[in-house]
Amino acid sequence: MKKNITVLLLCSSTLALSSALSAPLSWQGEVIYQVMPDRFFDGNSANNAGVNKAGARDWHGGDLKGLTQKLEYIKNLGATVVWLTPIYVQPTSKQFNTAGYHGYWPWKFQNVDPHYGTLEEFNTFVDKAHTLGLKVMLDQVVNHFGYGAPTVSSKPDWFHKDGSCSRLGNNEIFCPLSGLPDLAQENPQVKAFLFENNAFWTAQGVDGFRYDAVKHVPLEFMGELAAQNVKDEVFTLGEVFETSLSSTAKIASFQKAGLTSMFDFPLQSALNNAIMGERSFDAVRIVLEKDEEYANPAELAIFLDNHDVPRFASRSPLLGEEEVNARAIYGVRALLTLRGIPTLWQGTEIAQRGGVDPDNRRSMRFEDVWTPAEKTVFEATQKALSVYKASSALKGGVQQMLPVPEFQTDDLMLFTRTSSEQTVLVAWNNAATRKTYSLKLSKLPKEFATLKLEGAKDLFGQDAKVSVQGGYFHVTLPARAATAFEAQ
Ligand SMILES: [Ca+2]
Ligand SMILES: [Ca+2]
Repeated sequence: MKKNITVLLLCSSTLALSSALSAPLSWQGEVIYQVMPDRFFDGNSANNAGVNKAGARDWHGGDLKGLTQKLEYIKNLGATVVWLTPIYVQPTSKQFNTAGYHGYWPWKFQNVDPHYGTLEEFNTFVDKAHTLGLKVMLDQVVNHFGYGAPTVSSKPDWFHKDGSCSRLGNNEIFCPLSGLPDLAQENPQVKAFLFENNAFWTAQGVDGFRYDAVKHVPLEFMGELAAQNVKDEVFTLGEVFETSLSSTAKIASFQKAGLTSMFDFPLQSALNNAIMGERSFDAVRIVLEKDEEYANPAELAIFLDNHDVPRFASRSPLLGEEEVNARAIYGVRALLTLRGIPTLWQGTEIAQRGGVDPDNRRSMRFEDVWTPAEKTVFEATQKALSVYKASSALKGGVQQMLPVPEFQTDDLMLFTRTSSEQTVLVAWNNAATRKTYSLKLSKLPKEFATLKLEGAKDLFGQDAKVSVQGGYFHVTLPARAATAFEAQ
């Protein structure tokens, strides 16, 4: 009897240990920097077959060797994770007048396209990133093969058929996306193939996977794959490219199924409209108020732009150059005050311009060609990131929205971020002028009145102030700015 109890105790402690080991990794406090290797830096002209830098739909020559050379740049900016768009072998000829420079048309899933370099160069890149204290997140395609992939004819059973796919159920999942050969994850061979690919890249030492187009893949399959990644201590981040305010439930379903993080597209869209457009903060507020739909809103990846949307700085083409640069800085600061994991697309730190795909994928511009304005935006971004990294509240604090009188909701956003060590009051002003907002203390939560904010300065160094007087809380903010005040 006694022996049995000992065995039971041993079992339960083993269980406790294994569940502790298999808890998903948290990336709160990390800063992700997204690169498209072909459009980042050319470190080896010997692999530039077919390169045409003047063609927006052609290979530009960037590669893993070049990315490795620029890791210090990424570290110096203040990012902590490098996300690479896919590096798989791509179609050998153009499709729809477009080369596979972007990496999303895989022909072979365990080989590096020669334009990017070699597997050995990928290993060198990962090693150097780790030596510099940077994590690596690799893009994974699990929905499709690239156009014209030889596998489509050699293994026809692996793919959903154009004519009959809608009989399987949800067209979004079972029918080809833009005509791309659509993998049948429900086929055990396909499933094994995708798990093997995943294990292959896990073995190369990557720290995280970014999963492409997951809304086109069965939820159950994504859940199983994510569970394997959790076991392997690899972070998972999924893409459901939907920006409407009503898409949060769908995005949230993948986090519930086991992906640790998802991109917050509705927030991205709302931020673009409010900060670069002339819209109010209403949509931003609505998105944030839906946080309870997510299993873990603090792990969502938040961003201003990426390779699939127009660049943040080109969102409102009628704005003047100076105004765009000022708002680009405002946008970065606003992003860094929000819950979630900030994610910057290459060039966003210099307010790089670019409209819809492929214009949003212009090659990266580095220090040697920067204009004074690009240097200014870079330095402001770098400083904002150092403020972020020094603040436990901004990196991982609980976010609590504060009520704002109805006549001020268009232009004033107010919330707190609270960690075990620090509370920060965040205030954004979307008005075109400097403004003082006064709020009745009696209308704010009781805890707010206990915060010592008198005389606090903006962590980002802007000319802003807060005071408490005669039962009112006053906050004075520069035109179109995001500020953060640390409570004493
Ligand atoms: Ca090259
Ligand atoms: Ca599919």
